[in-house]
Amino acid sequence: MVVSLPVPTHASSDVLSQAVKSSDSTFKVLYFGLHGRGELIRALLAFAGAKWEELTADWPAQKSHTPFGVLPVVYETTSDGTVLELAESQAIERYLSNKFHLYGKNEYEHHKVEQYFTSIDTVWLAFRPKVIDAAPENRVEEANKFYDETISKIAAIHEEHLKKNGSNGHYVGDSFTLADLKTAVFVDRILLLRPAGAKEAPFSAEKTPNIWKVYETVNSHPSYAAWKESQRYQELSAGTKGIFKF
Ligand SMILES: N[C@@H](CCC(=O)N[C@@H](CS)C(=O)NCC(=O)O)C(=O)O
Repeated sequence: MVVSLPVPTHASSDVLSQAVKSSDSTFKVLYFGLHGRGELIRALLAFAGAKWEELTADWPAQKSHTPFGVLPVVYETTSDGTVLELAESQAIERYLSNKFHLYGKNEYEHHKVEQYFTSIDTVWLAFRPKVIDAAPENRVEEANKFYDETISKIAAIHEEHLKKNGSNGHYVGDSFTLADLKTAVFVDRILLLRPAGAKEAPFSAEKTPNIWKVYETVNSHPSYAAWKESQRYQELSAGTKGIFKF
């Protein structure tokens, strides 16, 4: 028998548009036992101090019960009991950022957040096939190449943008945004998935001081720091290393 999932509320868009204003929602995250595409979603919920929990995936039995047959899926229950089903990782990340005021203060800031977010995402998407999926005997060489040829170039560009923003630990203005969290999560992923024997990680206080400052600023946020120290976070790190055999 399939482990049942929350049932989304079917209502008119007028009704849903009222429900969605809820500032006291609870969230259920359905994903696998690794960081993966759930990492930034969990990070946003933890950072915002939201009330959230994880649902255990019963896969592939639940596949046909999800909007696109893939995870993550998030269920938001608003204060009036309406259940909103959220799918596609980036759509969820943007939705949550907007809800938690982590998406910039105006249209232009919103665009800036998006450009940094997308820039980092492009590098992350390349890391997977080039390094994670490399044959085990080539992984160290591919990681070194990726650090030198891809990360160092994009990191230098981000360093300049961050300098222009005042080297204050934020990408946009002086507030936390999705861009800060995206980079912090990306740095963690690169540090976690560094093959044994590869050269030093391409991010550090010395090599990339402005990116590192963003990383430390996000990491020192109390509710996010508590999440990173949690046992569940450690389990997800172990799950991530395990699944990719690092
Ligand atoms: N575009 C989707 C991709 C989701 C995706 O590929 N999820 C994988 C895990 S990372 C999945 O559900 N795999 C199981 C399956 O395809 O049955 C998103 O960003 O959410």
